[in-house]
Amino acid sequence: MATDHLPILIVGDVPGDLERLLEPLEPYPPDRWRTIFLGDLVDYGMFGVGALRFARDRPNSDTILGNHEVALLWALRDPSRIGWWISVGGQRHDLDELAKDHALEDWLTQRPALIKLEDGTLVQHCGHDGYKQWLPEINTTVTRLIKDEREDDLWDVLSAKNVFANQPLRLQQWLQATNSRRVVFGHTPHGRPNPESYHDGTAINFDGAFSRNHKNHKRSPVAASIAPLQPLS
Ligand SMILES: [Mn+2]
Repeated sequence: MATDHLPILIVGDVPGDLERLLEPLEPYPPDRWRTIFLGDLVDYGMFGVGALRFARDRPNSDTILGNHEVALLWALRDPSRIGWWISVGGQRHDLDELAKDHALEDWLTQRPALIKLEDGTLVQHCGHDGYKQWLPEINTTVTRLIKDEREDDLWDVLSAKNVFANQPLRLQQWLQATNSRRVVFGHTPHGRPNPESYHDGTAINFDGAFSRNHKNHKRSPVAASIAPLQPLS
């Protein structure tokens, strides 16, 4: 794509904390960086839909589908899910806002679950291999599952905890199955001051518990979630 020459900035899970996002992005002007948001821009914080619009409108950026985007879409389609969605951090005003913005809803339903970078890096929401049931056309399958009202299947896969930290063989098999050299993900807070790297850098977790409204936040530094990705040589 046209952004292939730009250095890559990874932005881990934001959940609704758009206010905290603005300042740490200042050193990375969007015309000079390709930004990849790892999903979970919504829920917990007050500005979920605002964070989605921000990510959508930022030049040279990609947004990956997280389990909380799935939950929001699910609540929008099926009002019987609203109570459950609120129990996992859903903010009622975000639902009302999304219901009025069909262009944003359409955009959201077409987000990829995986992005493969030029250097063989795979970028996905959670550190898990449950995506493999949707090979080989994972993104096409995910878009179809949303259309087919299979949000339950999507939620199960996208909300799985990080297994790559403790299961190097499973990680290797996932990299092999996707013909990748390393995987970058978020979703499971790592509790470190910087993105957490496992198994010689073949897996990197960028979920630094960024949102001040999230139960796991505990004064996490922004550098735990937002950092440049060193390219593989
Ligand atoms: Mn998540």
